Amino acid sequence: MRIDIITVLPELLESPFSHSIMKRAKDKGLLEVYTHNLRDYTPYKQAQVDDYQFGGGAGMVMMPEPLALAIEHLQNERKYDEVIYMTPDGQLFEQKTANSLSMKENLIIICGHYKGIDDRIREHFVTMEISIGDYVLSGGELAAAVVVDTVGRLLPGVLNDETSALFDSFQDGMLAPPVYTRPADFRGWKIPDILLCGDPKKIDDWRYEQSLKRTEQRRPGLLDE
Ligand code: 6GU
Repeated sequence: MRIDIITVLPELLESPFSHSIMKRAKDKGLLEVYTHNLRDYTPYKQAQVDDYQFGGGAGMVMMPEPLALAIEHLQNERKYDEVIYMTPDGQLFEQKTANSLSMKENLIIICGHYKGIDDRIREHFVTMEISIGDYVLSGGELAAAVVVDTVGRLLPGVLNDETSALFDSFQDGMLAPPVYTRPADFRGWKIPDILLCGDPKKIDDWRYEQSLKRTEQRRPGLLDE
């Protein structure tokens, strides 16, 4: 999968994909992430990319021309499955969104800043709008990093048996069960006996029960879906 991110702050997106599982995905050639500085595409003086909003009101808006030129530059090189705009008024990003994005080949992600982007870009270029939750970030970059990380780890070959996504919280509509590691007795706090019983079926059943219990207690809404 190839992901091209258009941003005014490419520096913000350097570290998130350079470690751990994202680094492995890139090293294995399963994920390519490129950032593009929007200022490189503006035809305006002083690398201007934002301006006052028509009709008045506080806050700048990202101008359509630099965005259109950046998107078209990429689209001239290859076909993209989606042009995604990161915005707090987009559709809520969920595991099922990530599952379906992980099946695409090429994605463009646009990070907004200030009051957002000129609406004509949303109308004529953007095919999908994503929010990562009901709160406002100062820009779309951190949200884009969340999407790339969530999608990237789902690509076939990125995770191994050890890190498998199959038993993640949300993957089956339930929260994950509690987990424990050595020592079995830490400061007198013991792990549940059943995990030492050696019977995989019993342990699976226990984990399922625990998942159900956690989900009922913490996120009952998930069970209705
Ligand atoms: Cl995608 N962008 C911004 N700026 N804030 C957000 C968001 C995105 N998702 C939640 N809050």
